[in-house]
Amino acid sequence: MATPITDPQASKPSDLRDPLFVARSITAAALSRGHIAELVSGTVVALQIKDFVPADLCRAAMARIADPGFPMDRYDRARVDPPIARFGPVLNEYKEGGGLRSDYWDDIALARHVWRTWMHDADPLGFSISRLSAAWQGRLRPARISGRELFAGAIREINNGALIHFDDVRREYGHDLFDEGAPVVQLAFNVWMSVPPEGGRTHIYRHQWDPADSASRSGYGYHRNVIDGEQEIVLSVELGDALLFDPRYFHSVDPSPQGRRIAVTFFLGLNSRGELIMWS
Ligand SMILES: O=C(O)CCC(=O)C(=O)O
Repeated sequence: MATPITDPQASKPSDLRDPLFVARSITAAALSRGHIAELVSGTVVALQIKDFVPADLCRAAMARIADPGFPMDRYDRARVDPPIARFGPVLNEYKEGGGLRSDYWDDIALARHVWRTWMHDADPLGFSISRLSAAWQGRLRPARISGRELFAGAIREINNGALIHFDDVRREYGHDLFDEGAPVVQLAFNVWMSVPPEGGRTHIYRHQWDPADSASRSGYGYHRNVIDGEQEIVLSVELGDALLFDPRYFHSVDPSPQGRRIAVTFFLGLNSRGELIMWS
């Protein structure tokens, strides 16, 4: 079995390393509110949860996703290259000015219908939300815009790697997109329905966006010079594993030479009322 978490700079003297920039690997049964609290407070940057969704549920969901009739789409090729396939509307594909294009709402109604039709008896999204809610000891609910609930639970297929990038809804949309204001903390949740035999490692770098980084931007990604010399976490995931991490840190995914790397994914935010909200 591949080592799940590695630190390429483990040999660096400890006084040159940030002790809060760490990842943990736990079993699904061990997941508690305390683990989520550590992520939210930033004393842990990434949490790998082994066997979060049972393998038989992943395989059942994957059989549906692999069906030629399942409506996988892809991210806008002009923005996302190498290409990444996806199912379900994601906010950064619908940006118009400071808000969302109006077709977002029709598209999420369709995506919800498709999800119910295909996944009603093999639903890794519902399973994941229940498991996270149980650990958090509170409901997770969709983020809202003018009282309307956003879509949460995209499927993403990253086979050719993902460029070094970050995700931060505050920087993309400012304070006022969500009814309850910009989240205090943003976490990315991914759970894998299919993993490639090799490659596809996730890298998280100890660097958050700085205005000077703009000069190194290309498409949605950034040149490696933005993370040169930074502390780094490298993770390998297996079928059914989940990863929760702070995506405001730059991160990237290695290409995989063969096989499909497919995750159910959404963002979680802690809002100013202390609620965990979700969106994709
Ligand atoms: O697939 C991964 O490992 C990370 C995907 C990603 O870029 C994200 O969740 O923001």
